[in-house]
Amino acid sequence: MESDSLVQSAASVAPIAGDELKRRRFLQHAGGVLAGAMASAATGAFAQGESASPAAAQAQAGPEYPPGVPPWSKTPGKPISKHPYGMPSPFEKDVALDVRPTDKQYWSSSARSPLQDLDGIITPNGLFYQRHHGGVPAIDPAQHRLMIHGKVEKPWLFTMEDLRRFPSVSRIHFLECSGNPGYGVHGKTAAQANGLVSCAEWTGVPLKTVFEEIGVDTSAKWVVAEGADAAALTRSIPMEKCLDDALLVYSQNGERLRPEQGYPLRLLVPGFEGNMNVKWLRRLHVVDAPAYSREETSKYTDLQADGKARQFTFYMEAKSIITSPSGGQKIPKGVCEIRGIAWSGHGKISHVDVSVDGGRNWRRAELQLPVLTKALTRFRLLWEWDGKPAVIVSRATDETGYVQPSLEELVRLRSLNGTYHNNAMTPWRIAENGELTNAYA
Ligand SMILES: Nc1nc2c(c(=O)[nH]1)N[C@H]1C(S)=C(S)[C@@H](COP(=O)(O)O)O[C@H]1N2
Ligand SMILES: [Mo]
Repeated sequence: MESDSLVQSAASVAPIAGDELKRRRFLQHAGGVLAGAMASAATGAFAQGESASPAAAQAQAGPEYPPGVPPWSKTPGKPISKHPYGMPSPFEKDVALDVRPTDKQYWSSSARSPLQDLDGIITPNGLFYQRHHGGVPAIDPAQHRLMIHGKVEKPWLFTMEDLRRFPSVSRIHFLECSGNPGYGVHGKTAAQANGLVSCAEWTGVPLKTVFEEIGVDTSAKWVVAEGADAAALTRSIPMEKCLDDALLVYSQNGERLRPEQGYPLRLLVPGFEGNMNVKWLRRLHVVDAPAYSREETSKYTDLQADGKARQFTFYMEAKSIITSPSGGQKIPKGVCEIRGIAWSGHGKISHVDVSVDGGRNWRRAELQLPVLTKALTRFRLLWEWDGKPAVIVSRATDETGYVQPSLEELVRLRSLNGTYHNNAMTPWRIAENGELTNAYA
């Protein structure tokens, strides 16, 4: 492939040198904070940093810092709430879904996960991205039924209780909207740039288990899934996928699905585009041909340069994004741990490379273990920012050998006619004052 500034070859990928980063450098910019903590222990090993002199420490010490006794230690805390469902600290109130003004109506709406504020690989349920074609229905699980009909020994109506009696599994998988982020969208923050992706531990019953139990004609080629929302979202799923890793899901991160995620039942087709993961699932029609529904003709096809469209583009290709530091944030000079997430609908992430010079040179990031298939994978790379303008960007490679493209490469390949499956890299520009912005903005 041709190379431009963002897509140079990986020849220069180098591991980070361990002693390149001396221990006490981490503390250079923590001087102000440490000073307080060190008020009466300023001669300890940590106080070797330039700014943590005993005098500076004394000047900045507050009575609430250790070893002083803060006000919140002097009286008992609040009792357990009358509505005992845990909430985050009120100090975290700004960590919230990103909702655009135009996304607040009910018929077609979306909200982005605040990737820049999250750690690890699991998205908390309240911060899981949302995409609804007809609002969020309020479904009483006692009244909800799943119908399985068509090429089956006999048609079935399952209650939620019936489905929970099947042997269950729990698996960690990402979910991503194929419109994440679309084209010509260069979000200011990580959420705005790529926040229609999240990851959870899903619990439910493998579709294969249910199909085997009720006697489905597995030579049938498609299963048409229908949601119980006002949009009656309908997608055709290949039988092969149904017999592979598709799940009928009723729980997410240990608790029942949220209404926004399809309560009480959703289909999960790991690695396939978001819209095929039908929420509020009420019907599975086992058939020989796809339904050619609205969501696989008018929507979710990819118009190419020659006027033809790609259809049934199920797989979410490998992607990654640096979430910290990222757009809207500001960093001090010195040591900086670059953190981000990578994922692939084809399986495991094999490696992530990070460039701090706009794609000319690449270093291999460390992956958080275990690396799971079709799940978010956390990567980290230590770097020392010298205070000069820089462009940082990450590039994921999955176990098939597929390499995440730059936007220029992707557009060269597929044109700008399409809306979906933009898995290009997201470069962040760091200005001299440490502020980060989307390099395309
Ligand atoms: N019934 C139904 N299923 C649906 C949708 C919908 O609007 N109705 N939205 C789809 C789309 S486009 C996506 S990206 C995912 C979003 O899932 P989430 O809201 O749980 O993140 O659900 C899919 N399943
Ligand atoms: Mo979507």
